[in-house]
Amino acid sequence: RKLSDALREAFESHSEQFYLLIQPQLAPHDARLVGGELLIRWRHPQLGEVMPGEFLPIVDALGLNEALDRWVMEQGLAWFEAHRIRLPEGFVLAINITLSTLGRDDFLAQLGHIIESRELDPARIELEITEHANFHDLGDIERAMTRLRRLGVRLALDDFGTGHTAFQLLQRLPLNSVKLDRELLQAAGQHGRAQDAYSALVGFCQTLRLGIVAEGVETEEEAQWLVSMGIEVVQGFYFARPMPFDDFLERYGKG
Ligand code: G
Ligand code: G
Ligand code: MN
Ligand code: NA
Repeated sequence: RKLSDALREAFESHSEQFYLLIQPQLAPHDARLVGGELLIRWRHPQLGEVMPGEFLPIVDALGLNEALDRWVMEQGLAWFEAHRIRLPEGFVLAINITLSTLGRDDFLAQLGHIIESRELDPARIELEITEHANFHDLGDIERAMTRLRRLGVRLALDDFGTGHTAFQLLQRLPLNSVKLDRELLQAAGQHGRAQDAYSALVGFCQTLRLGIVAEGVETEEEAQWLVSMGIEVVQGFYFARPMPFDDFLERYGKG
């Protein structure tokens, strides 16, 4: 109740309570920066720091997903435009988008407008869609994704392995890449069977020529194992935690 009132108020008149962090995505063999994922945070003057796991379900219940997604996209792409010259060639900015936002006309229009007015290269923008229990009507999702791909942006399937994703999704949806969930990697460190499953999944994605991002890399051992399988992009606390934009540019930016 209290949280949901505070959240509504923040959306209506205190958007300064929201801010973005960015977590580096790196090539595991040389730790070269290849991208960054935007991650939203909410700091309320009385309630303090509220984590996304706690407030995103309320955003959803309040029907504010699209507003949040559009805010993140606007802020993130404004930052991208302002600082792209300091970022490496080919840097991809990853933005989490809720499934329900994906097919909205307003969202598509806004994204198209931002890309054009800010003269951004759409191939440097990746939208992450969480593998979701609500992947019922694959036809609708496929059509929404196809419209987005026509803008030239990249699409990634996030948290892969957490839902009951049929392999059908990977074959059918117009995806550029798949983010293998961190729980799968964690499990792979614990049982041989989970390890076999992980490497089979990697092989499957490679055969389909899907890019792979291994999420939740926490140890050197994991990083080396991923390199040995030919994984080209990793994200995880072993390499870097989500951080403010200023720290990110200081650590990875040119000039
Ligand atoms: O940063 P953290 O690991 O606490 O984020 C938890 C989850 O919240 C992420 O896995 C992601 O799915 C979701 N999330 C984080 N930032 C955003 C955002 O900007 N937009 C949306 N829609 N989801 C986000
Ligand atoms: O969108 P997605 O669910 O993938 O969000 C990524 C979340 O995972 C972020 O909230 C980030 O804080 C978290 N995260 C990123 N790297 C690691 C990691 O190495 N270990 C753990 N436990 N969490 C991570
Ligand atoms: Mn994500
Ligand atoms: Na994820």
